[in-house]
Amino acid sequence: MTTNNKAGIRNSVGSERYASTAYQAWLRYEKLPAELAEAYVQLCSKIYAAGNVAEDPVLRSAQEELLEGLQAMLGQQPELTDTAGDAALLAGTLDEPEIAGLIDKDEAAKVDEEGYLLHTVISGGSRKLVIAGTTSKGVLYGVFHFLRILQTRGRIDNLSVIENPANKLRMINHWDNMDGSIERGYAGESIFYRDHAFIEDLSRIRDYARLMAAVQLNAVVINNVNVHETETKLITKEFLPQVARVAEVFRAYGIRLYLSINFAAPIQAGGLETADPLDPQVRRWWQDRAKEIYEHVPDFGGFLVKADSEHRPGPFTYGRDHADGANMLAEALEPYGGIVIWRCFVYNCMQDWRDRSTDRAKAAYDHFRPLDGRFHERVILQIKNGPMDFQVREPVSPLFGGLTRTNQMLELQITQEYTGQQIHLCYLVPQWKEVVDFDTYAAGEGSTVARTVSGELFNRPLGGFAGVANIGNDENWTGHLLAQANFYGYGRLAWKPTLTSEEITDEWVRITFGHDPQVVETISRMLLESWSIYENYTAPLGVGWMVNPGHHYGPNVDGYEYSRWGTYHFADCHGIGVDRTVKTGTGYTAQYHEPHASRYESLEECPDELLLFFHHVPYTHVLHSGKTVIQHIYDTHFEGVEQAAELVERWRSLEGKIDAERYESVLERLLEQAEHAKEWRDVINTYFYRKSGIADQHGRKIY
Ligand code: GCV
Repeated sequence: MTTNNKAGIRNSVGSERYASTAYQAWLRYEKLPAELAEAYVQLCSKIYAAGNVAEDPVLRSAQEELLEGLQAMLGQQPELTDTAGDAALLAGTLDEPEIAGLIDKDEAAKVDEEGYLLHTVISGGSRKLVIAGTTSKGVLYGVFHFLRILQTRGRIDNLSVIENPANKLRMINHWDNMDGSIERGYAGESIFYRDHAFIEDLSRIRDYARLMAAVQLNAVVINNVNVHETETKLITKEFLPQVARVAEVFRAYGIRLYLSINFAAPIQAGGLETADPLDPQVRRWWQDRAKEIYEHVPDFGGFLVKADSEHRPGPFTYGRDHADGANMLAEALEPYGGIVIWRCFVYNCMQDWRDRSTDRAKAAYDHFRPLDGRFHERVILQIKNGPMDFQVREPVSPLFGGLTRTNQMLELQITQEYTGQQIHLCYLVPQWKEVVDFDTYAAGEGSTVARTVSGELFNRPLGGFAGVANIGNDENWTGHLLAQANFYGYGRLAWKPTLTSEEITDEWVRITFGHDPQVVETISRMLLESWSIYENYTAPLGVGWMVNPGHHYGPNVDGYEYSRWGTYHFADCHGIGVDRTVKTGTGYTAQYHEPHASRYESLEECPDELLLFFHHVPYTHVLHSGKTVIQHIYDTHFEGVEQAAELVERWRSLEGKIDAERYESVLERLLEQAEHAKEWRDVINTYFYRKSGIADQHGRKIY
């Protein structure tokens, strides 16, 4: 066993080029008040780092993070000791004798591969604190958890924490292109690429890896699922040395690197005439690629695949199905421990708007349910939270209840494509909570999405969460500073889906803005209410869309009404909504288990917020709320605009309590949101007034 007492401690949190508070995000280790620091110091001033810190990059990160965080918060540099007996804080894996000697065997046995424990114990008459994991990764996560306790000013004198991740895969998907652009990115350019090449200086990627690891994320896909020409070659010799450099940065933080691949790569990068998954030459081509990839990146995670979706190539071209395609890739990666993540975002994007029988919402289930049980053990199907496409309100995808013999993963969109593009405040954790807590009833009551994707419900070996990143090279990572909370919250939920929105929010606000009760209360409420505010002034009652085609920002009620994308609201002078019932509509409701199928089918029982997703109704239809649909549209749109204006005032009440830079940057966005909300209100209200001819009961201004 060797310890490394000379680990370099960086002077500032994050790379030196970026020192701003906004950049530090949730690794802003604010100095603690003296009396608190004193209380902590006793257990934190002398540290023993067990294990081969010098040789193990993850342990090294853990040690560096611990020292750096403590130094910043306590205002003094902790001492590293070589003698375990002298230390008050011991960190290392559970198999190290100095750690094992302090921890009860039964307790240690409860810690899974990536889990950890934080225990305060009495040894030799003195109190000691142990941060231990089964693996180095567990130690790193334990360190970050411990630092979080200090950041949120919790007690450490009697700790008895054991945490294991609910999900094996806690992944971020980047939709970054090698020209430096980000598909649906609202926070600047890519931190990985510029001008069709990797960015040379990896320091920002390292800071990003730290932010990811701090919320216990363990996997990253570094290129867009729409794989263009240059990116197709990421899996070839041309780029693999660069990929390996980036993988090394992530590896030190316990994060495995994955790549999105182009299904037609054998043709486009390999010069073959076909990409048929059953063709022996094609199979060999992928096997050769896998071998080469693992020569460069020994712990390469695997492939993410968008195939036969939105004009991307796939197995359909060759009369093969998704299982044929995915299994071929899985077999190529299997010898090296890699996996294939196959997206279920497959639908007809060339629909005729006149055709009412085709329903995009049904597509994922129709494509993939018949294949249940046919996928290789090392394939995971990645399913978007809703059946359409990350709208402000959708029901949960019925595919989660439709598969029992397939590994599954939940795909959430952290980047705010349809939810205000990081100009509007829209905190998505409450929406995601509804998804993970949704009971599919696939195996009776309690068959939640969370239990499905963790693999627990159907005893599947693989599964987890994937979130589409909302970060870019803006100084504050996310454009809107408060959008950092979405990334943070995503990571926390992926680790522990049972956390409540309130818990996550409170934590993030304290870490980011400090502990002034007014600040905590104001920002927490702003975040927690923001999704509903955004919903109020945008597309009503679950119908979705109503955005400008292409960039998807701003109101355009008929923007997608006569298009090929399968996204219609069917508003006429009588009513609005999509009839997805079995009785008179597309039959989509039948994709759910009971009691949902009947509940959604029934006009009387369907929840208000999803009414127009499931039913076409007259404007005079009365909701459970007692209002007519048309009056609901008017009221929510007027109210939403008032609420958006109130967000500005609520933020202004914090002036002087938040540093000027962060205060101003958020204020600017909130003002823009308040203005833009009016545009939404007036376009939507005017449209429906003109369609229906029904006046607002309160006689407010409609154009
Ligand atoms: C990466 C939506 C987005 C596309 C995205 C696609 C997908 O359609 O608008 O930008 O493509 O989803 O998830 O594949």
